[in-house]
Amino acid sequence: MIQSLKHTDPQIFSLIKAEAKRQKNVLEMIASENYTSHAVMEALGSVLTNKYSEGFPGKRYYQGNSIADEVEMLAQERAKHLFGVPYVNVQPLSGAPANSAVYFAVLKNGEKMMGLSLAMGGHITHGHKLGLSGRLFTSVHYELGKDALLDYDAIEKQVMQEKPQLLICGYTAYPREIDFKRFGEIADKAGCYLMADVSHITGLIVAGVHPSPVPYAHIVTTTTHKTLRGPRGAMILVTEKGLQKDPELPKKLETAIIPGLQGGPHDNQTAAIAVSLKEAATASFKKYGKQIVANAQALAAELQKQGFELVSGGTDNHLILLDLRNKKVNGRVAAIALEAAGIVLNYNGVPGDEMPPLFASGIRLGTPAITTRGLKEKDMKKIAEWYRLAVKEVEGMDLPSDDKVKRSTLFKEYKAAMLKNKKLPAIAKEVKAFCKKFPIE
Ligand code: DSN
Repeated sequence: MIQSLKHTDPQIFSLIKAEAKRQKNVLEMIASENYTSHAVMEALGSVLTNKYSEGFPGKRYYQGNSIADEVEMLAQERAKHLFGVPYVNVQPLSGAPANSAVYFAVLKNGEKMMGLSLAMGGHITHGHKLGLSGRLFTSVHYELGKDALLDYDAIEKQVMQEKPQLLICGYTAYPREIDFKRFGEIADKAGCYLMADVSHITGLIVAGVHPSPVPYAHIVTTTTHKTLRGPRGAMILVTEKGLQKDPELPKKLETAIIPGLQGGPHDNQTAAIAVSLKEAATASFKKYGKQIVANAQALAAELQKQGFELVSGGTDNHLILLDLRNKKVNGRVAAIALEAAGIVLNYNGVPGDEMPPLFASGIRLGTPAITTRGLKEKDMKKIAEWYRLAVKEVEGMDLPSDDKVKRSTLFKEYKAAMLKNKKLPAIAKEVKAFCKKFPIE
């Protein structure tokens, strides 16, 4: 007899139930999160989790892989078709291993990579000194220019001086369109590889609301669980341009995955990625992608009306970065207050931030998950008003950048004050009632 989770492990069962309830009752506005379909979760929770498939289709190290081969090939074909590329690797377990695999494939130890600095909206795996990439390779970073925008002329100048072997574009907290064509020209001029890490905006690229890097980059990496709305996972795409530069790239990437970085792929995850790629190829996905941006832009305008300062003055994509220094509120304090008000997001550094990352001055928010729930532009006014009301409750709760002890004492005081605050849970109640109108699948 099949023993259900409820009977086998009631503790985990009830924690999952509690998390489902939490996800239902709040506005999930973490820019990198989403709600997958039931079909994606069904594939993820399937018997494919039982299998070892080290290697690649047709060349596995274990027997019994004929079905796993079909699953993986289906995922590869769907991705190739969706993005218009000749090679796709669907095995990276997540974004960080995907990027590491690229570095192992195209760089020798000590060679140079160049991406946007973490403090300006880049990613830790783009050469940050505390990550593997920054420890194994030489890493230099470019910064944002005036108005927190990419300054392509400055980047070109720096690339020509530094001569990296790998140039990286694609970000985690950049609300503006990326000019991949210009990046491609810069990489060509320097004779280096261009990798576009489009994890955040893949769904927008598929929907045609952000230009694709495929004609201009050699390699594209992406996670599958953000705007693409699949399971946790990642893919590495090699473009025609990449194959022309090095026909051995697919082989090098496969060797980088195994034996380089990983063991057996997670076949259940691969199947779930395949499901999400099928969903992403539909007309309704395109509509959803367009709506993400429409919602973000409507929300940006409403937040501005409420006196919030938006880094770069607005958004072209799914995310908004608010600089809270004008409100005299620390970003982390605001994020806690907003969670108490039923709005979930993350605190984030802003360009030129004098605060350490754990007490960053801004908050990052995004519209992918609320768009999946069915919210439209007209709903953004209400959301912006909740932001204003929640942040008002903590206005003045800023923290010093230069006094660690005082910062820690004040932070504890602020948290205690927020626990006693009655208005924040009152907003959360309104948010919960509002969320009921937008059921999750
Ligand atoms: N954690 C992801 C994000 O939130 O952007 C990046 O790895």
